[in-house]
Amino acid sequence: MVLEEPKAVAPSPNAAVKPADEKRKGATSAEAKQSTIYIDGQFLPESEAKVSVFDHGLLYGDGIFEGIRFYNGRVFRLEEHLDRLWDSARSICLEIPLSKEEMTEALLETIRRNGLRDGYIRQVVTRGVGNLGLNPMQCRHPSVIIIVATIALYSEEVYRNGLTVVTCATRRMSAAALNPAVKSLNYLNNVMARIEANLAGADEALMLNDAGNVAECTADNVFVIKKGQIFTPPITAGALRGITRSVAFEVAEELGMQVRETDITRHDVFVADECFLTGTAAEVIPVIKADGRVIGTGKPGPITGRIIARFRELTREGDTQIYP
Ligand code: PXG
Repeated sequence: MVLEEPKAVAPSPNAAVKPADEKRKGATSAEAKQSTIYIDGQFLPESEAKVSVFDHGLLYGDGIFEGIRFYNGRVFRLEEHLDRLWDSARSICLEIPLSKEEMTEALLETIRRNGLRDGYIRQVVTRGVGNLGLNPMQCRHPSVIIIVATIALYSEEVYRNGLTVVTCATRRMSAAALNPAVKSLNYLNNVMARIEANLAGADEALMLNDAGNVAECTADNVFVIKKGQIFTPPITAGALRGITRSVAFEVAEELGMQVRETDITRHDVFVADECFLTGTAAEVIPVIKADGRVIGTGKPGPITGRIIARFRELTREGDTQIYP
């Protein structure tokens, strides 16, 4: 994702989100600044939505999250996001104190209370309050937080002109350390990579795994296209099983192409005809330069364009209706 200053047209998920406020018609000016946040069964104004300093999510990054989008009054791929959240929880022995049905209702109600039809949902489940030891046995009650915000889209210009990436020195975490399949609150690995991209003046960081193959970017999966064939690193290379990634697979198939999951090197990126990234926040976005090498013609390619167009159509048809 592109982290930029206020003039930015292409913010990161973090930079991009802002409280869901202006759209709430009839709110007083004081209220207008506040979005409504769900914490553990309560809907609170932003200023009152707080967690304890003893929450292990804060003290140790002990917890998990999901970033979901809704478009046109419908949540996009909700079931997949919930499945991944539950998988993350199982992997770190965290019991989510809600059923998937209850989580869905909490999430939809949070959106409704913010009165938005298009936006971003951040779901967080922390280990909960414990003592200053890292042992999670002390944490009896995991906390569930749902934040709803508007999200600034990349401008059309970025989709037309593409992004630049640099390879960063920070390697993607190995599955033998902390499996990157877990969307944990410990995102320092990605944050470090993001800082490298910022320092290099690039839009995104290309992260390699311990073997030196391409894993993914800091919050996006990577695809390359060569001679009409589409390739992306396998999950075993350290790529998150991205939900937008799987939508790109579906779209490619619809267009009569198959995505091949195979190890990709920096060389493969340099000599690709086209390259694009996928992620909930970035959606599908072209890459036109990697480590100073121009990719293909230096302009977003035709296959990427077709995938973006079809992806956009699909986002209008999200699965879960928010408002009756
Ligand atoms: N790789 C990583 C490491 C990610 O964190 C993706 C790929 C793309 O996956 P999806 O399922 O979104 O297609 C992600 C997604 C945020 C934020 O607020 C992060 C993500 C998504 C949305 C928001 O930092 N990560």
